[in-house]
Amino acid sequence: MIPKTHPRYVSLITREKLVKCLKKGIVHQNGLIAHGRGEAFDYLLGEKTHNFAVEAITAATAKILLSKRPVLSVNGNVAALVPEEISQFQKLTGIPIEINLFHRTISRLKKIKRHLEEYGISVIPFDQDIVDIRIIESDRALVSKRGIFSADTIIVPLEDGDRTSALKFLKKFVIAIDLNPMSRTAQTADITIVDNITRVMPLFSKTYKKMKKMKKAQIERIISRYDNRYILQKAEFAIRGSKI
Ligand code: PTJ
Repeated sequence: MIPKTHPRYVSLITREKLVKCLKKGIVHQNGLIAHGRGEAFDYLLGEKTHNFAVEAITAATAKILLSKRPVLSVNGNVAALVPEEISQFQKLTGIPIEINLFHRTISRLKKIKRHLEEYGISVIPFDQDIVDIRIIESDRALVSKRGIFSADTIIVPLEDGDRTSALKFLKKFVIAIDLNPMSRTAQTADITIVDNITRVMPLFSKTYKKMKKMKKAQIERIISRYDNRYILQKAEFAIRGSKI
C-alpha cells in the first residue's frame, strides 16, 4: 500500500499499474524498461504539461477533427496506463482503436483486448482482415485493413522507432505521444506531443470537447500554422534547461 502522502505517489501508483498488468500478461517485460526511459524524460521535464505539448495537442485535435479515418494504436503499456482515459476519448470522438504490438503474440492480443473491453472500449478485431505491410521488419507490420491500413491519421503513443517512418512511407499522417523529443518516432511524426500519456489523454478529451464546436476554417488555420520542428526544439530546450 502506497501512502497518498508519499512525495512520489503518482509515479509509484503508475508503476504499480504497469507491474499489475505485467503479471496479467498485458505489458511485456520490455515495457517496464520503456517506462523507465519515459520516467527519466518526464523527470527532466518537471513532470508537467508544457506549452509545447498543449500546442501539439491542439494541432492533433484539429487533425483528428479533419480526418476521415483516424485510428488510435494501442500497445501493452498504453492499455495498462490509460484504459479509462482511452474509453472516454473513444466515447467522445468515436475513434477506432487497434491493438498493435511490437512483442506480438496471440495470447497478449487476446488479453489486451479483454482488458480494454472491460473499460467499455470497442477494439478492431485482430484476427480478421489482417494485412502485412512488410516495409518494417517487426510484427508491427501486421495491421488491420479496417484500421491502420486504411487510416489517414494514426495516433501512435509510446513507440519503438521503426514504425512511424513506415507509416509516413504509406502517406499516413502520424501523431506521436513520446516523452523523448529526440526519439526517431518523435522526430519522424507530423505532430509530436512531448508529454506523459497519463496527462495527455485527459487533456486530449478536454480539447476535443472544446474544439468540436469550432468552424472548419478555424480548425484548418490551426493545422496550417503548426510547426513540429519548432515544438521539438522547444521540448529539447526545456529538457536542457534553456529557453527558446
Ligand atoms: O506492448 P508492445 O509489445 O507493443 O511493446 C511496447 C514497448 C513500449 C515495450 C515498445 O514499443 C518499446 O520498446 O518502446 P521503446 O523503444 O522503449 O520506446 C518507448 C518510448 O516511449 C520512449 O521514447 C519513451 O521515452 C516513451 N515513453 C515511455 N513511457 C511514456 C513515454 N511517452 C509518453 N508517456 C509515457 N508514459
